[in-house]
Amino acid sequence: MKIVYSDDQRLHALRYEMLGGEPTPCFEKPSRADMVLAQVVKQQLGEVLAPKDYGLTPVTKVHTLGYIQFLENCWPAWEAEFGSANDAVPEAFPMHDFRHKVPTHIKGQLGYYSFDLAVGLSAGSWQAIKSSANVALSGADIICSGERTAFSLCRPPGHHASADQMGGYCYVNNVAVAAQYFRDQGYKKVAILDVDYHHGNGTQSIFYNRSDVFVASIHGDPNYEYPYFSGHSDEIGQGEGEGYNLNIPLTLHTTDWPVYREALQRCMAAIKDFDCDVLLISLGLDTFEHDPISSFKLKSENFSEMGVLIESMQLPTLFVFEGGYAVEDLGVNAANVLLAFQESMG
Ligand code: SP5
Ligand code: ZN
Repeated sequence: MKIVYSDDQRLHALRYEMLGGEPTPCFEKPSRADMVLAQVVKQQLGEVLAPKDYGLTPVTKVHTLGYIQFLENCWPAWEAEFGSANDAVPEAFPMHDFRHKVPTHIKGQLGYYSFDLAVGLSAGSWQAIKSSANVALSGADIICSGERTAFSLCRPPGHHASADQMGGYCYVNNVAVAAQYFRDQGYKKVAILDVDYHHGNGTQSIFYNRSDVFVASIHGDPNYEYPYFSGHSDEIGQGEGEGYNLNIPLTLHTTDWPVYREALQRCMAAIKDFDCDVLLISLGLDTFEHDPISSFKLKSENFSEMGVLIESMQLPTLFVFEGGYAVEDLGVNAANVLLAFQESMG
């Protein structure tokens, strides 16, 4: 399968995130994508292509213009006032009560447009964020041109980003941008299957009221795990979208491949019922047993079995890279899913 990747994505590299009350070097770092790229090249998965530039029009179909303008303007405004010694990070979030007016000052805007302390911007961030969206869109285009599958090696990831908030290392929701692009290219029904360890709250939120994009996610129980405020099984969609959102929260620490596989098969059955034209996979590898911030127990070989199962749905399938922080094993685990999918193709 073709792989889309851009070196510009390396330009996003923050210093610290807050973890357990401690500033900690960021888990989401450029070497993650390096490892995946090195492995898919070594294993000869397919040709590596640079993305095309789609501009911001496909991005503002799922994000508000105000939010996108904030992402573009944030670093220049921060640097002009505070210099470049520190990353631009939020310090205050909107209260639950009172009106939520967009503040004028960049520090206020940072809080308004984010929901945690794992996001910020530095000099190259905006360029990397745009490239990551272009990588997702270029992967979608490969499928629009008739290929069965493609791999968008996106970084930074996207599935936590909502229409107007960044969080969880995510800025632009790459998989949502690609899903909307498929719709605009004439695909009538689009399914997104999110296998990242964390609930894809942004993707859920963007499509929550829609019946044309079905969203399924398997993740750590939000009663105990990030992002905490979404991902419960009673979140089934709203209005037109009722019945088009499926969450399968699983127990921390005890979820191994047999448990996970059953959840995956439930998602696959729901996607089959939905009867879609194209499938997007939010491919997080943080379900791995040695992931440093997660607690499922999947082994490297289980990712091959995951690839076989996903292929068995017999759908055009775009893989979009999301999380996964066990950097040493990340390449092998990602390649296992993709190679198994490719080898299963008839
Ligand atoms: C794309 C993606 O995977 N984003 C994940 C963001 C997670 N940020 C919060 C991490 C909290 C980790 N708690 C760790 C306990 C480690 N022992
Ligand atoms: Zn994750």
